[in-house]
Formats: sequence, structure tokens, C-alpha cells
Amino acid sequence: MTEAFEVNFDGLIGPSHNYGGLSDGNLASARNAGDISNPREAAVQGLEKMRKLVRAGLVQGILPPLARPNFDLLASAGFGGTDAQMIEAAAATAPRLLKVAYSASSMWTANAATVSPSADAADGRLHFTPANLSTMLHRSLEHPDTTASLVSIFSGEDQFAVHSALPAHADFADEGAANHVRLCAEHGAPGVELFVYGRESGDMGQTAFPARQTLLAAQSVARAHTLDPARTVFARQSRRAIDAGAFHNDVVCVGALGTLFFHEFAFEDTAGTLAALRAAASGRFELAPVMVPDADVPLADAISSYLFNSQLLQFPGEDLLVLVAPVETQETKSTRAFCERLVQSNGPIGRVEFVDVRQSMRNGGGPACLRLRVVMTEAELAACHQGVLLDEEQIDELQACVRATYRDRLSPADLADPAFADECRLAREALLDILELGDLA
Ligand code: SUG
Repeated sequence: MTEAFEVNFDGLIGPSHNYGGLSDGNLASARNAGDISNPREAAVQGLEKMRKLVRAGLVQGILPPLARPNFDLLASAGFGGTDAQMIEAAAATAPRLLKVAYSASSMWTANAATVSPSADAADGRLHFTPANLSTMLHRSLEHPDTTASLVSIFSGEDQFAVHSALPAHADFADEGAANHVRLCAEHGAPGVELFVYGRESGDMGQTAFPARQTLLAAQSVARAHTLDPARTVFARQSRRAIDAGAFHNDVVCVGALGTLFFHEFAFEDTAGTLAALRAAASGRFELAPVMVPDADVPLADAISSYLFNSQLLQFPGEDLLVLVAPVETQETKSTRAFCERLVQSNGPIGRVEFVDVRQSMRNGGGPACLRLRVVMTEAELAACHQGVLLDEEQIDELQACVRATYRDRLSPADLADPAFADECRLAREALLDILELGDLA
């Protein structure tokens, strides 16, 4: 077995971070729609979370924000003329579309792609399938540029396979790693990949809120990644969870190594899912399920606090796992009490650390949404673009750039100002320079 590391590629929060109210079924996005956001604080909070992991000795990567506004969208909607004319006309006649064009949603890199490490793939390559995110208009714009970022960072087809996103049709609706969990004995060993879907293609899932992932999409990704069917499990997310506001599985479940930490109502068929995982893991590792009963943490609390949207990590030098949870988990009575019991039990999670990513949380994006996990061998780490592997000095540099170029107040109405588009472009170019990704500008 070749040793491998789990690298978290966080999304660098872009200068147009705002509360657009664009995501049906995402309760936080609806609740905070129209509020004033603070893009500067948002980006600094995200970078502080990255710093915590760097300090713990983990390898931390970063993905740059995408260019916003997305003028291609405005052009597709029939707006023409100069950039300023397009923005002014869109602000006057289609303000929602302008918010869509400005969305900084690429920050939630758990939705950027589904990733399978080379240890799981029959062809021995590290695979990425950028998610089409076809359910939400603002998110459906991301994949072409996300693909370009991934191709720049992971170039070399002998080692890396960056696939095309699935067809942009409801039958192939795909939300990436937010509905995917990899379990294993250790990162470099062949693992079990769990794909969670909300509906079958052809039906809308009988849910009140959109079910954003189809079984067909999950199966297609697993095939493209050359996964072993014996170590691949497909499980249906519960309708109850979706309708309570768990628009992705990672709002009610997180896994790491052999541990699966999940809410009682995460899956439509919990016993069946666990049995399938145990069968797939058999002979390789012992599954350690940690199920949180609804009686201890009601589903509504799990979703408002984002207990499960935590990063579950193995810190170097520690035997037990660390749960990096949002501070809202500490502020919610049931989840705080649960965390206290969790670390006192003899289970696989030894510690909980709280992080403040409130700016992102108010749009429904917790610590786990902000990162894409990529398990990489030494050779793959050496072959990828080095400018996106962070040390503290680079984090300082990025924060200084954010402080110099981002606004600390942004309301959806501010998007009407054409000068803001230039501000966003200049900020992004400066950040790309630091990451040595100037080609993406
Ligand atoms: O897709 N919010 C994102 C949050 C994504 C969270 N990701 C994971 N669970 N992995 C979404 O709903 C809100 C944007 C707005 O309303 O302005 C938004 O897109």
C-alpha cells in the first residue's frame, strides 16, 4: 500500500459573497435573504479555518473563487453592450438574474466535484468529476470554470483524470462530494465509497424541497471513476431529512476512516445502508457507526446547528478523530450536550473543536461544505500545482490581499453598481497571482 494524505481543498470565499436567497430547500439561505453580508470577514473566517488545519500538521489546499459576475449568463439572457450596460440593464429588469450571475457559491467546494483516490480506482488514477449542480441555476454556472481550475491544478493524465460534468439534465442532477463519503482503514488503502442520492432519475423524489442528487448521476460517476462495484454502496437519503432542510447528505452525515457519524433520520433505510457498508468493508476494516438519535438531537437542531456539517479529521499524533464543528453547534443546547457526551464515550471521536464560519453558515455552508477532500499519495502531491498548497505565510498573504480588496458590507442592491464588477475582477486577479494561477484570470 502506498501511503496517502487527505488534503482539504477549501474554497477561497469570493468578493461578491452575498445573501441572495437563491437556494430553495436551504433554510439558512431563505432566512437570511436580502441581509447585508461581509465578504471580507467571510474570506478571513474561511482562511482562519484553513490555518487551524495547517497548524495541526495537515496538508491544506485551496481553490480560487470563480470570476463574478458571470457575464456569459447575462449574455445568454439577452443582455448586450458593454459590461456596465449589461449590469445596469440586468439590475433594472432582472435583479434576481444579476444575483445569480454574482453568486460566490463556488466557495462550497464540497459541491465542486466527486473525488475518488487512486487506491480505489481500477486504473490507478486520482479521479474528479465536477458536479453539474443542475438543480439550482446559480450553482449550475460553476462547473465549466471549476473544471478549468481542476485541470490547472491536477494536470497530467497518467496520474489524474478530470472528467466532464454529467449532462445538465434533471435525470443526471449531481451535487458532488456533499453526497459522497469515503470510508477506509487508512487513507492509502482501498476504501468503500458511499454515494447518497435523493431520487431516481425520472421522478422528482416525492419531496417538498428539491432532491438534488439522482441515483443515475451517482452510478455514472462511480463507473467513470473505475470503482470496484463490490466496494461501492448507493444509499437513498431520507425524504424526511430533505424536507427538514438537509439539501445535501453532508448536512446529516459525515465519515472518516472507518467512522460514519450520522443522524438517525439521514437515510431512508439505515439498517440496509449499514449492512451494505459492512459487507463492502469486510476483510478490510471494521465499520464504526456513530448514530445520533433524534431523541438526543432533533433533526431540526441538527440542521440549524450543522452538527454533521463538520470536518472529521485524523490530526497527526492523535489516535482518536477530531470533529471540527461550527460554533453554532456549541450554541445549540442539544448539540452542545451531545458533543460533551460524545467525547466522554469510548467512541472513535475524541475531541470537538469549534470554528467560526458564520458568514458562510448564514447561506447554509458549514465547515464541511467549504472543503473538498482529495486523498493524495506523495507522488500525486508532488505532481499537482504547488501554489495551492498552503502554509501560514501564504495564508497571511491571502488575508492581507482580502483585507485590501474586499468590501466589508454588501447588500444585494449593491450589485447594481457597475464599479463593483471591476472591484471583483481586481481582487480575484490579485488572489490568483498569490496562488500562481494567473492563467485562470
Ligand atoms: O447550494 N447555498 C449553498 C450551500 C451549499 C452547502 N454545501 C454543502 N452542504 N456541501 C447551496 O444551497 C445560497 C446562495 C444564496 O442564497 O445567495 C447557496 O447557494
